[in-house]
Amino acid sequence: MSAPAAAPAADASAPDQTFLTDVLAGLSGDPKSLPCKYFYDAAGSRLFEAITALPEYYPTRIEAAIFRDQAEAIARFVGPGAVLIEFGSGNSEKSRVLLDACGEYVGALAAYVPQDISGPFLETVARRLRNEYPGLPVLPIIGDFTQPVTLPDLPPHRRRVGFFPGSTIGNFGPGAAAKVLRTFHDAVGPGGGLILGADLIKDGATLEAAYDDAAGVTAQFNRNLLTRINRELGADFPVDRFRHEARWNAEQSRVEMHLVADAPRTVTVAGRRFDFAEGESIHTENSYKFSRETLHALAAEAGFTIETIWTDPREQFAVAAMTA
Ligand code: AVJ
Repeated sequence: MSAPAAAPAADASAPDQTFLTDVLAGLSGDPKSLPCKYFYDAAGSRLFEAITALPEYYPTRIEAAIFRDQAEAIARFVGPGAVLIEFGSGNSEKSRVLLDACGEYVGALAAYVPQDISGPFLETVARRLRNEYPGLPVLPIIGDFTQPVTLPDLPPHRRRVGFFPGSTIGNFGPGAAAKVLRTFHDAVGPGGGLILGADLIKDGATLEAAYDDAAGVTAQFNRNLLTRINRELGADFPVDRFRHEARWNAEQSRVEMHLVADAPRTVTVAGRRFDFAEGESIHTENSYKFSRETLHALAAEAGFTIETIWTDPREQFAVAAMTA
């Protein structure tokens, strides 16, 4: 499960209630929408893994190449004896390059702090990391990165560096993205750092293909949200009557995913009826794309100053290092 999206700040005793409330609110809107954080049930997380291996979906591969190519520079930015905090850590796979590079070029970290919403999974990952990095304190914290971070007992007087890869930040609109980064800013404190992965603006055809692959995996990922709503909320969406669509919205710098009704339809969710006109869509995701300029502006809004932006030769993806 390397699902990168935020979970709701759910009341643990009533997670279905939050899901239901969010779904009913989204389907009552005009235009209709659903929160993309609900993509990541077990099936959705597996489908997202499959997406990252698709030829059209370049972000994961290019970001990994940047981490490899710039490992030494990134390690020097983190600095010796720092605490590395990964927000929404999943399987912590992307941190390994950083952990290795810090060990090789600048000396061991003081601690690695993976933060994720899934407690049992976090413990499994932490155990594995402790085995593979003997001597590295791994201090997991359960949490949702859209909420203020409660840090564990950390070695005092250490530089803290946040890590937020994968362009997960792109799922948030401009205001919400600044708020998320402000949370990280407060967690790392003055003089702390943040390493942020962000997808860059490029031609619409490349962007739309990345979100509408030939094998139809992204379509399955998108429709799985309706399957999940049917199963968990007792709804009756005719799942394959909703067409997957990816649209590059250049004005707003975002790829939108939609599910479009093939004909007039009425769907019932928990006893409430929702009417769809033919061609009416449910807006299921925004994936914002950035430029150097918008990254600088976003960082500044959250109290950070960007020191370096590393990219690939074709400037498809950016890894920004910033200081609080
Ligand atoms: C995990 C949010 C970075 O927006 O590219 C992939 C999710 N959606 N294909 C992205 C996603 C459709 C992904 N993020």
